Amino acid sequence: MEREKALELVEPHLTEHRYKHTLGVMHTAIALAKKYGVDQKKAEIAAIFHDYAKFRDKNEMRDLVKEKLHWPSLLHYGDELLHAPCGAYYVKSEVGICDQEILDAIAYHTTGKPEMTDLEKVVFLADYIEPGRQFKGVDEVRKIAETDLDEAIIQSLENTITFLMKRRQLIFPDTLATYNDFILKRK
Ligand code: DGI
Ligand code: FE
Ligand code: FE
Ligand code: FE
Repeated sequence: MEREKALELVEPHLTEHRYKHTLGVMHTAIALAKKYGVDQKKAEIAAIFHDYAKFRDKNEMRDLVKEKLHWPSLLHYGDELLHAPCGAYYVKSEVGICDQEILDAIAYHTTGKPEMTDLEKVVFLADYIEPGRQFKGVDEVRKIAETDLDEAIIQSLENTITFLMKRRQLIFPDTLATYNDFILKRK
């Protein structure tokens, strides 16, 4: 799918702010893909659609996770997690994208997962460091991302897990499993 067509399809689902974020993720994902030898076209499409379900009805997404995605544990760690796997489902059923690598990059962009592919890593990291992001620690991750994809993701996971802990929020076990997997494989 051409970039213009993809952007046209995603824009009505997003706010202006979220659309700008999406453009930032798209440009960052393409740059990271180029640097780390990942398919740039897949990175572009996954990035454009990564937040497709960000503003979907939460009850609709909870039902989808229970009944179609068969992933009930996901329901107990906060509504923010729903839009990633549900987004992958809607992008397939509504937009007609069937490339499983792209769908997985969308599905795991919030939590990551053990054994991430390079495409999944690129979308995950681009979401964290795109130029519109301003939170504490993001510049350090941007710097690491210039030379070490895995180390940048470890740092972003540390930041996110620490952020959640400071707010006494639940941590999704798969987010921790992602962190553990990267630490185990660290060179
Ligand atoms: O959709 P975006 O805002 O662009 O970014 P995202 O998809 O990475 O979502 C970030 C949100 O997800 C942020 O509010 C923190 C939350 N989050 C990430 N990992 C976990 C988590 N929330 C819980 N409860 N547990 C996690 O492990
Ligand atoms: Fe997201
Ligand atoms: Fe993220
Ligand atoms: Fe995002």
